[in-house]
Amino acid sequence: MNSMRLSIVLSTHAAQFEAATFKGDFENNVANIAEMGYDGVELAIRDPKLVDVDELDRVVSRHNLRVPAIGTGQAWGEEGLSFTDSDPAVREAAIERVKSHVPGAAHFDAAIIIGLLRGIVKPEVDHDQAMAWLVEALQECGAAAAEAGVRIALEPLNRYETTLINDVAEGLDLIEQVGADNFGLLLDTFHMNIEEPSIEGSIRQAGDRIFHFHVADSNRWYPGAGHLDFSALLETLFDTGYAGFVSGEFIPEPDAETAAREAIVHLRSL
Ligand code: LER
Ligand code: MN
Repeated sequence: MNSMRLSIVLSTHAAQFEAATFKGDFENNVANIAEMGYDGVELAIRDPKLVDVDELDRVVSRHNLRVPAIGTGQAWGEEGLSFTDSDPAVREAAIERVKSHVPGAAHFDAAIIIGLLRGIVKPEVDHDQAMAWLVEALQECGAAAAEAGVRIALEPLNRYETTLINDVAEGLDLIEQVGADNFGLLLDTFHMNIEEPSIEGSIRQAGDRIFHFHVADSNRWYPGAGHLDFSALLETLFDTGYAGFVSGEFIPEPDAETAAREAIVHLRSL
């Protein structure tokens, strides 16, 4: 597993999400991440309008890093955009926002991540209605992404974050409903540890629909700081034929730098 490619989440702008390990000065962070031995940066971008893709590319390329995936959750966290809001204008804005990520994702050959942008179902919205909106939104975004050869990865999130798609079984069911080859899952070990009956069993079930992979330990600290067995679960992941990045998304404790270094030491030792 020592040849596995590792990336880490880096927000292009200041963000509230606590497990975006790095935020702030972009170029300094990229240089630092590359120097630690990472192979890529997963970019968290609230709005593609705020970034210049060519400039981002110049910075990451200068440090020989790849961009395996682009996170979109800040559009929910900071602007309240959601595929399942009761207001049709908000749903439409969420769809347009995801479509606006397609050129950048195509440029980097990155997957577009759908995390909290799917929304949490508000009390006035019926769950089945929310699921119908979610499927429609994913079909529309998926079609726009497919034209550019881009894949979309929805991340099952634990029950304390959303009521929509908490585990792999629900994710696979959603994949059936969406019915698009470029739509798959992002699995995150922190969420899996809370929701999956068996982490390894669920990784096997998701199989070739795993488009991206997040690692954090059971306490959402860096791998090695909790009680997850990364040796077993990453072996299972690569047994499925997964050839993508293993991306660190953990709380910057005791600080971002130490967490990122400890993660790489632990993961490279497996
Ligand atoms: C994002 O990748 C994630 O894992 C979520 O916990 C965001 O809220
Ligand atoms: Mn995640």
